[in-house]
Amino acid sequence: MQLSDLALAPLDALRSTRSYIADITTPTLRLGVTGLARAGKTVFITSLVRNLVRGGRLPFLSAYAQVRILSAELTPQPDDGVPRFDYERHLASLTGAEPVWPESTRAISQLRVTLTFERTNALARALGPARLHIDIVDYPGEWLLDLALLGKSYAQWAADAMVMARAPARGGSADAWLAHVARLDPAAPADEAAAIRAAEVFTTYLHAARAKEPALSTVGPGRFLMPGEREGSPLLCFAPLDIAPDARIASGSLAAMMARRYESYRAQVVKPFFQDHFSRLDRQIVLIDALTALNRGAHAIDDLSHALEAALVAFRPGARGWLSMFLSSRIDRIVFAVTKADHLPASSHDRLERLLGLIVENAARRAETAGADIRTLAIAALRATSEARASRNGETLACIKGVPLSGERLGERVFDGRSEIAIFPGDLDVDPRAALAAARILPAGEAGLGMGLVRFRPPRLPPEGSTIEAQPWPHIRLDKALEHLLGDRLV
Ligand SMILES: Nc1nc2c(ncn2[C@@H]2O[C@H](COP(=O)(O)OP(=O)(O)O)[C@@H](O)[C@H]2O)c(=O)[nH]1
Ligand SMILES: [Mg+2]
Repeated sequence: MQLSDLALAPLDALRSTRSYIADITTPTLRLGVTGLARAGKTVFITSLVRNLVRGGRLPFLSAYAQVRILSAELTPQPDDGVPRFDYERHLASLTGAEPVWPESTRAISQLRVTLTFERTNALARALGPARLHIDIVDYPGEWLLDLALLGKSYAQWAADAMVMARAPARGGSADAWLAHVARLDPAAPADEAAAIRAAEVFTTYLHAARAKEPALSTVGPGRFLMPGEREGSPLLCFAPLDIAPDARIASGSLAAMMARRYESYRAQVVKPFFQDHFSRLDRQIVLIDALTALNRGAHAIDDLSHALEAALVAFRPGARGWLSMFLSSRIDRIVFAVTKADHLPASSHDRLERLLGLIVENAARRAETAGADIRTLAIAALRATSEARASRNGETLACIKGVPLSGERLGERVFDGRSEIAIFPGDLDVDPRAALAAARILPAGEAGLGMGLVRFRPPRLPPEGSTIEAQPWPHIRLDKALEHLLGDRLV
């Protein structure tokens, strides 16, 4: 070893200690991003990060508009055990020569963005720029359904699940499951093959119920719908049996086997998720694909509203009793956002927002939520359409135009993925109550509001060369969502 190396060593140590201290003294804000499958989580996070890191059009994010954000960069995440959100891959899909929507992801992931910013207060500013780590946690909304399991014994859960399967709203999707469970004797000796088969038929029913009405979401367990890394695990090999909520379960029976697995699922899957991830969140955004629900009528809207109610119970600040063991109730700000608002012209965005506000308000009242600051927004994290006008019988109609994905249909027409069309998606009623009532009277499955159910191609974005001046990505109200979620921590 040379003398110079020796002399340098303590300096290096000092330097790395300093950056270590800077790192641990930097405050962290943990932002949960959730929503059911295809609600728009991946696109939202990719666009959020791109807008911060490369710059965007964000007039409603005050720190950004006031040019106080000095830098934003991706830094290593603190939790080694959680997969990293694959930002670069999603970015590459969206910015390729033929842009495609990112592949959907099916489990939890995380990404850290570190902001350096100028404070608003002159005294504080004299101390130099401040830093904030934002840990973005992407997790399936389906997993929130499991919160309900924490408070129920196996027998209680099974009885509830049977009631739900028999509800008329299931519209026959549970028939095969009900026929199967009718042949199972809870008191019969425990049988592995029977348990596996029952879990399969039950899972098929859950998926069918959801495919029928995508907003349908109050049926769990969450990992049956979205297994994450648990796919095929014995922890998922149980199902409800037709028993009373206070049934006595004989040891060695099929019911006892199911009950034991249910307990393991709670202990090894549900509790760790709530303890390790959910309870550490500071802020939460819940993404909702409400356009689909509005198009599908009463059942879908009721399901949406139940799902929101369930989510709100999970976010209830200061929850008491057994729940508080898992929830620290730190979440003090929540955004409920209808995604893909670019399917409606600008004139309808406020209306859509008020409509969601009404649905959330009703759900919040029933869930007796108080305390967290809740905001509802209509957003498009990445806008795929632009505004257009058309005239019909001398009347000007607000339309949207975009390129539908190849294979999408509208009436008779099948799209080739190249031609642009303008659509008049219909008007939402100015009065949210009337709009909700109009959506409610639609028979399930009918494309009633006629709002562009076609999916559009992502917009053409410039390639991401580091030398090219970054161009802002088009979005709708993404900055308003960010202001509510982060704004108060950037002052
Ligand atoms: N037009 C439009 N479509 C979107 C937007 N965000 C998501 N989508 C569509 O919704 C699909 C699902 O989004 P994704 O982010 O993968 O949902 P996730 O399953 O919640 O992560 C995408 O493939 C797009 O087709 C948006 O801002 N505008
Ligand atoms: Mg995703």
